[in-house]
Amino acid sequence: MGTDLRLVLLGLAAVVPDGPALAHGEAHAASPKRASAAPGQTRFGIAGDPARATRTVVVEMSDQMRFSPEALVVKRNETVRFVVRNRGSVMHEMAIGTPEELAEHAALMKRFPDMEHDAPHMAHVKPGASGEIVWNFNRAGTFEFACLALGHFEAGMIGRAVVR
Ligand SMILES: [Cu+2]
Repeated sequence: MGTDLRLVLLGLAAVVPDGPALAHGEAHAASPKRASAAPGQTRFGIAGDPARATRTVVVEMSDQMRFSPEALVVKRNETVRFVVRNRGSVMHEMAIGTPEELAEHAALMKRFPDMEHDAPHMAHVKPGASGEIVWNFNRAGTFEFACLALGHFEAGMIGRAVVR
């Protein structure tokens, strides 16, 4: 193997962990093969330990395709326990992510409506029920939480979480 090829391979290894394809893997399946620092680390944080949650945020979801609150500010490294209540009469969900990943995920849901998806950064909530997400926002940035039920993202069921 020539030096040039090795450099190319090293370059790929450096680029792939942040690539969009892998980001999607994070959303749909645990990826034990990933070589990042902590297993489960995403660009928008990591699953939190409920015992270390310092803040509880109640998020309500409605058939008006809105979250309440629609925006929140989080301190970096804060672990937030979200209590996610579905006030509507249809299934809703809350999924945290980067704006790019959520948009990509919503597009995929349109193509594959029966796609199974579940992860620690999501809560699927039946009408009248509540779910929970415990999330450690250990990366600074502007993130979103969205409902990925078919058509809801397009209807604007998106909130914003700023971590600083
Ligand atoms: Cu919804």
